[in-house]
Amino acid sequence: TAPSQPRALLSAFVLLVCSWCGQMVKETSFLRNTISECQACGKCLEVVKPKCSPGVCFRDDMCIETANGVECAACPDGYTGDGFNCDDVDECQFNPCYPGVKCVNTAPGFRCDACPLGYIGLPVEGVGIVFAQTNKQVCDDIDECKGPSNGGCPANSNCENSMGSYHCSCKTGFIGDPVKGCKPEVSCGNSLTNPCHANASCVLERDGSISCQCGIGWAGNGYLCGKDTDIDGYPDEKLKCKDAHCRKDNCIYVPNSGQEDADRDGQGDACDEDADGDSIPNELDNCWLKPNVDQKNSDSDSHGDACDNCRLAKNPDQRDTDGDGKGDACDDDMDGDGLKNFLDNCQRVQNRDQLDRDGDGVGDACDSCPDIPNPNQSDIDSDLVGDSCDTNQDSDGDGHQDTKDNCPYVINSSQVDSDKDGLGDECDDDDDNDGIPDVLPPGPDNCRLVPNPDQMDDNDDGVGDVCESDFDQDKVIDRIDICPENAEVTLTDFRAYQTVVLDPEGDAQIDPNWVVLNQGMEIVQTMNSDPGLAVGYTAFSGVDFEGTFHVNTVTDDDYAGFIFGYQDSSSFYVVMWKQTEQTYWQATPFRAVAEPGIQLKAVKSKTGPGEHLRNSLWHTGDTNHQVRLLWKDPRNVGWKDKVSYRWYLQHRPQVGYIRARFYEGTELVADSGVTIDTTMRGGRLGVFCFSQENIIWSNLKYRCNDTIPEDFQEFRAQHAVDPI
Ligand SMILES: *[C@@H]1O[C@H](CO)[C@@H](O)[C@H](O)[C@H]1NC(C)=O
Ligand SMILES: *[C@@H]1O[C@H](CO)[C@@H](O)[C@H](O)[C@H]1NC(C)=O
Ligand SMILES: *[C@@H]1O[C@H](CO)[C@@H](O)[C@H](O)[C@H]1NC(C)=O
Ligand SMILES: CC(=O)N[C@H]1CO[C@H](CO)[C@@H](O)[C@@H]1O
Repeated sequence: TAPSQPRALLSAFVLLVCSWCGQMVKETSFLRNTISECQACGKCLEVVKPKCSPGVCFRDDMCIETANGVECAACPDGYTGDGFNCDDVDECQFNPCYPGVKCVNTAPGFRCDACPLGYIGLPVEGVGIVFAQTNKQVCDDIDECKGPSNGGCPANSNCENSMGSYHCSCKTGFIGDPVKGCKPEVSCGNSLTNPCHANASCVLERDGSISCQCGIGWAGNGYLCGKDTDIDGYPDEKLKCKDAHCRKDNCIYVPNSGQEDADRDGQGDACDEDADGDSIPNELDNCWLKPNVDQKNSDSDSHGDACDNCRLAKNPDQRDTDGDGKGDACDDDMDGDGLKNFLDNCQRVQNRDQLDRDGDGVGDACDSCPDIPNPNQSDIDSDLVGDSCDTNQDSDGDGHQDTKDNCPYVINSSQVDSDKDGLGDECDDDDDNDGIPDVLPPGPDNCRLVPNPDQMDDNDDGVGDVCESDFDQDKVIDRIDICPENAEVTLTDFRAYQTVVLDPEGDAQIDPNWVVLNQGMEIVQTMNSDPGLAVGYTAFSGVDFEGTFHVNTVTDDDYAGFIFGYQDSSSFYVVMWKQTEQTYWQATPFRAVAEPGIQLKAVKSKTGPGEHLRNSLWHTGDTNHQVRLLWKDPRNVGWKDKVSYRWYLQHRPQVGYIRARFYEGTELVADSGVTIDTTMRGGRLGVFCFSQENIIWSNLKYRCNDTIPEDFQEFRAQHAVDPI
């Protein structure tokens, strides 16, 4: 280091003194030498004794005059050196500060910055190595979780302290962002996390979320459920929730899932003796849902002018194909396709193109045999295939004859063909035609029904982005889509149905009169009629079908029920229930005896509709070439008047699995158990009646479901049935 200023001055001074003494001293490198040489010259030192003067020592007050001259006291704390010169010590090298805290060296001394966030401690400031070594900065962790505020963590969370910090975490059973708030974890797993009402079931949805459904005989939003005596989906008493199904049922004892109330008097039409409030009781009122005190009825059909969609043409059925308010009987363009009826080759199906391949005068759009001329369109077996082209050759038994089946050798009643290439999904290796095979490499296609050659899947959940929440891209999200893998079917809807009369020749009774309510989710049959069916147009493979059954009269004691697996008027399954035992009044062609009690029958009729099928349906038992009784409720009890029953049917035609359960209120009262039958490999759904009036099928619901229930395997194991 360069000689410090005081030291250089001193040397100069000594030299000066010595040279004054006449003793030249050449050696100047060591001050001590110099001084000792000088000391030899005592005389001269006696003469000029060095005195403390400013600048000799590091600090003037350190200067000590001794007999021998000038000395400097030791350097002050925080410095190192010989007293003449002192250098600042860097105490920071002894790490006096808490780890992570900045140490600031000062001259002299040091200072530590404040303790880090989350710690508390006194400020440290000091001088010197010893101080630095013995007075290390102490920073204590602050326990932020102490105290009533729980560290500021939100409700339902735990505060967890850690060194210098803390964090909030959701309590067990709660999930979410612990900063914004923890919500109860919802999962169907256990009673802690299941948010559903005690009498609701928790359903795991395709997207991993859950939903709650009130149990049978209960209604509400699933989180709250109240008793629902008539099982129509509305509780007897208002519930403290906002959803539509929390509202009080406007007919507690009569199922009316649409809650229709024409006069808005709070009493539903189904249980209001004067539904339109015009003071004329319903049964005398020619417009029971529209006030018309005058009862004027120009065409004297069953509908008064006020509610007649053709005032001057008799049309008791009020049919209105295009729904334009003008009944077909007086509408010159019934289907509203812009072509007048007399020019239209499909009067009830819109077809502006008027294409007619076989030139039979019936347009392709409505031709039951578009390639074979059949001007009369006769379809004796009501399977929507005209007799002229009906082969009834159906190799796979799914209700679609081979020539029309998009998978003739693979069971697929639903006939889903997503890419419309003529090959049903069930036998198409690439359902959406996007070049990625459904299952084989380079598949499986992460959107089987929606073309996505890029297979983009941002969240890596195995479901492609384009079909993330709507697998079949039918614009109805999977959560509420009753058939998430079929773009053609989204809601339960019986508004369009085919009437099938099972005894067309017989004049025993009149044909049934169907009224469809609640957007197609409720059907009412008002007449005491011959056996008949109302069949929806949607065909299903695996399906769950449920509904509420109620006979709203004390008159009569006959058959009502529902059908599934309908393929034609000779081939369907029926679940039928009679109130009392009775022998059919027409003993030809044979004596038929009906027992009370629920029956599950497979209808495969050689003759088709007529007296044979009629009596076979009536009869409780097997009838050769007509009907097989698959199961009968051993309780042998009939339905009760004005009581609601709920049925829940599972049909899995792939394996022939059938199981039907019946509830009276909330009680399971009958259960067919696992029943195996493969006569019909899928088909359409509908309702059935025979000689019984005032039947309500309410709150109808169907859902595609191809999942084989667990009890099927158990059943197979126990019964060792032949492989199907
Ligand atoms: C659930 O149903 C049972 C039996 O029907 C009934 O006793 C119980 O009170 C219901 N629970 C609630 C919370 O309503
Ligand atoms: C319909 O026409 C076919 C011939 O094309 C005939 O065999 C059949 O008997 C007719 N059916 C009716 C019900 O008129
Ligand atoms: C489909 O059927 C299976 C087996 O019967 C059943 O566990 C499941 O809940 C059904 N799915 C729906 C959405 O109803
Ligand atoms: C046997 C059967 O029903 N197969 C299929 C018919 O089509 C639907 C929709 O694509 C499938 O889910 C079924 O498995």
